[in-house]
Amino acid sequence: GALTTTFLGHQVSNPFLNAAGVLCRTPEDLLQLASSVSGSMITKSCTVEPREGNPEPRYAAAPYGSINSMGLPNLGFEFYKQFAVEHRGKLLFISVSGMSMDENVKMAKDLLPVAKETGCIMELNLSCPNVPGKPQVGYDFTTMREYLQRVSSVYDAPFGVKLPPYFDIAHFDQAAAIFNEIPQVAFLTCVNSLGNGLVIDVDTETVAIKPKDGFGGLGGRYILPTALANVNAFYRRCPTKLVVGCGGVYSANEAFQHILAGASLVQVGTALHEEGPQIFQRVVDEFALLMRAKGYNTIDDFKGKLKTL
Ligand code: RRO
Repeated sequence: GALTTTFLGHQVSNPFLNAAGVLCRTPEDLLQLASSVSGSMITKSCTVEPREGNPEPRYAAAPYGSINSMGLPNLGFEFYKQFAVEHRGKLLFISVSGMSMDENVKMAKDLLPVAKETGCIMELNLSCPNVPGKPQVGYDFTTMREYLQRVSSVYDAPFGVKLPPYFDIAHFDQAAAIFNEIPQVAFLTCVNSLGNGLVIDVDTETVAIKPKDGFGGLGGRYILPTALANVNAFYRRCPTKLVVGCGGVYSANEAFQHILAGASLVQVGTALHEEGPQIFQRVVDEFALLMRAKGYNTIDDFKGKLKTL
């Protein structure tokens, strides 16, 4: 079909997948994603040891999207690695988010042979905003460079990096320069949630989630323009890398914006959480109609072709 595209040599039936964290923690979640129309899928960010995560409520719908402070609940690296070994069918990404540099290096080392045998692809999450006492590595450029040097020294296959949103042109420049130093960094996923927002309900005069006095990562409509800016900033600065878009996608319209800005794939987070995996069929159908209406035959006809004034 017209939505078929390729990513690092893998053919996918469409550019859509879940955002890491959404519907991808348990075997039941992963079965639902595998059975959906999504072109590929990604697992919940994992740590070496299983984690329960933060106390509930830790996700809330908000007027223009969502807020979460899940705290990295996951079944542990071995579970997701074994899932990759047994998985058949659509392209699979494994999100890795160690609690330290050494944890990331250990998981990368362990995942490498599975990636080489099965074709699964690591997305290294350097942008979790929700673990108390663990600052986002993506906002500390010296530490981020060290993490990427250490991981790439044990991982001689292409991998991606999940980034926090940046808000300053100097930060786009500095971050891109680091990624351009590391050939194994094959793609950048822009963006993780906009960290440490605060959603307040006026009726109850109360925060929306329990952890961290209500502070949590924002997703959904709140972050679409920020996500698009980050996709396009890195698309322009990293011509040898691919960019995966994430942030504020509810329909074909927002997905088309991400691809115009340079995204090769488009992840769906908040809207997938709210609507369930049927969202992929709806967005695929809408996207095919939009491409037809615009006279485009392939994704490459418009990918990265955003016009400026
Ligand atoms: O689990 C989480 O709290 C979480 C993670 Br690891 C992340 O990368 N982004 C997010 O919004 N939540």
